[in-house]
Amino acid sequence: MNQNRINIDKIRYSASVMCLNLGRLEEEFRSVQKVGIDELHFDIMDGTFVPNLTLGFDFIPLAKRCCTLPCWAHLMIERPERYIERLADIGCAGITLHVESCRHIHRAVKKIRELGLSSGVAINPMTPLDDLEYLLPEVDRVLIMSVDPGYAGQKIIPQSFERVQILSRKIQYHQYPVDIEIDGNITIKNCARFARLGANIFILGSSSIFFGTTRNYEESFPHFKKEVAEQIHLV
Ligand code: S6P
Ligand code: MG
Repeated sequence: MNQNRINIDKIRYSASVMCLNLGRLEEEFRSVQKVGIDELHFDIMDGTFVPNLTLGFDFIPLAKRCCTLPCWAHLMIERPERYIERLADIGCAGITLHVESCRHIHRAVKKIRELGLSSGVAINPMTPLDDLEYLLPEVDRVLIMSVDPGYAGQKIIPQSFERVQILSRKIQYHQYPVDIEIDGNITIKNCARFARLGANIFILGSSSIFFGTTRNYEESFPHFKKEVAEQIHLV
């Protein structure tokens, strides 16, 4: 993407809830809203689609009691369509399904939208982008996994950059109103590079500001944003 066309105001940051300090989660929800994080990202896993278990549905109502940020569920589970209504009932703003685990994904994304939610489709690092071809006119965002799904704290898979560039060109060519979201190892450098290639929503986890026992988001989040903005405009 031509860097002159990057609109910094279109960049959004989402907090990976599994990377918040789970020992004081209510306070964490309030803090991330206060410093200007745009939304919350709930990783829901089943130990089958991915080799891990993380957050259950109950974390979403808890977040909604503490802040007004939009809650997005990233479903890393088999047959995710089983939970769409339930997630709508508890107040999710959006649901992201994996193209690899949902057999009738067109029906599922349609249902998400019919229930008034935003719809997303996620794709694993080694799944061909062609699998998204006919879905692009049907979804609000594509989530590109830049690590293998299942765990925080992994290193980026470098092919992800080329994937974002290809996807972004396609979206621009067709003028689809689709955001590109990136999940996994979002450091300042990786974030700026993805933004230059056309991504605009970033999941912040342990690679950015959500690590350690003493955390000061009032310092770390503005610092992260400023560094990303500088790197986008410098290169
Ligand atoms: C991973 C999950 C992610 C992680 C996030 C962690 O399967 O979908 O949302 O929580 O990527 O970020 P980091 O910076 O530790 O890679
Ligand atoms: Mg995720």
